[in-house]
Amino acid sequence: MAGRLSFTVGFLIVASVGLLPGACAATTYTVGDDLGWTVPPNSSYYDEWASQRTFQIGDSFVFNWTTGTHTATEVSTREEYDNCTKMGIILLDAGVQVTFNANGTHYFLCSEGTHCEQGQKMIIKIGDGIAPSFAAPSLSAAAAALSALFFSTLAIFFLN
Ligand SMILES: *[C@@H]1O[C@H](CO)[C@@H](O)[C@H](O)[C@H]1NC(C)=O
Ligand SMILES: *[C@@H]1O[C@H](CO)[C@@H](O)[C@H](O)[C@H]1NC(C)=O
Ligand SMILES: *[C@@H]1O[C@H](CO)[C@@H](O)[C@H](O)[C@H]1NC(C)=O
Ligand SMILES: *[C@@H]1O[C@H](CO)[C@@H](O)[C@H](O)[C@H]1NC(C)=O
Ligand SMILES: [Cu+2]
Repeated sequence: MAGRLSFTVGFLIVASVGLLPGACAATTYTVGDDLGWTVPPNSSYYDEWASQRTFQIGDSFVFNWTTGTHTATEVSTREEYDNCTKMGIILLDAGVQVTFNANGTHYFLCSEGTHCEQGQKMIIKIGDGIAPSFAAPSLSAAAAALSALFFSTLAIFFLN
C-alpha cells in the first residue's frame, strides 16, 4: 500500500514537471539580437538567425524595434509566409513578447510596406515543429487584441 502510494506520488511529480512549460530552462530570445525586428541587411537574415538556434516548448520571443513602424504578424501557412500575405494575427507593439507552450511551426512577418518582401520574416520552429493533434487554443484562433493581451499575460506569468 505504502509502496503504491509513493509510486503514485513520484509519478505525479514526474508528470507535472514534464508538463510544466519552461520546466527545462525556457529561454527568452530577442529576435535578431542587437538588430531587433526591422528590415534586415539581407533577405536571409532572420532565417539564418533562427536556423542557428534550437527552440523548445516554453521559449519566448521578443520582437523589439526602436525605429520605424513594424508589426509582428503571424500568418497560418507556409504559402502565406512565402507570399508575404499581410493578413494574420497582428501584434503592433514594439517589444511584444510571444511564448509558445507546444511544439509547432510559426510564421511571422512584418505587414508594413514591402518589409516582408525585403526579408523581415521568420519561421520559428518549436521542438520538432509538429503541432499536437489535440488543438490547444492557438494564436490564429484568437482576435489580435485578445492575443496580445493573452501573450502579455503569459509573459508576465512565466517571467515571475
Ligand atoms: C546577411 O547579413 C548578415 C549580417 O550582416 C551576414 O552575417 C550574413 O552572412 C548575410 N547573409 C547573406 C546570405 O548575405
Ligand atoms: C530593445 O532594443 C533596445 C535598443 O536597441 C535595447 O536597449 C533593449 O534592451 C531591447 N530590448 C530587448 C528586450 O531586447
Ligand atoms: C500565393 O501566391 C500564388 C502565386 O501568386 C497564388 O497562386 C496563391 O494563391 C497564393 N497563396 C496564398 C495563400 O496567398
Ligand atoms: C517536441 O519536440 C521535441 C524535440 O524535437 C521532442 O523531443 C518532444 O517529444 C516533442 N514534444 C511533444 C509534446 O510532442
Ligand atoms: Cu517592418
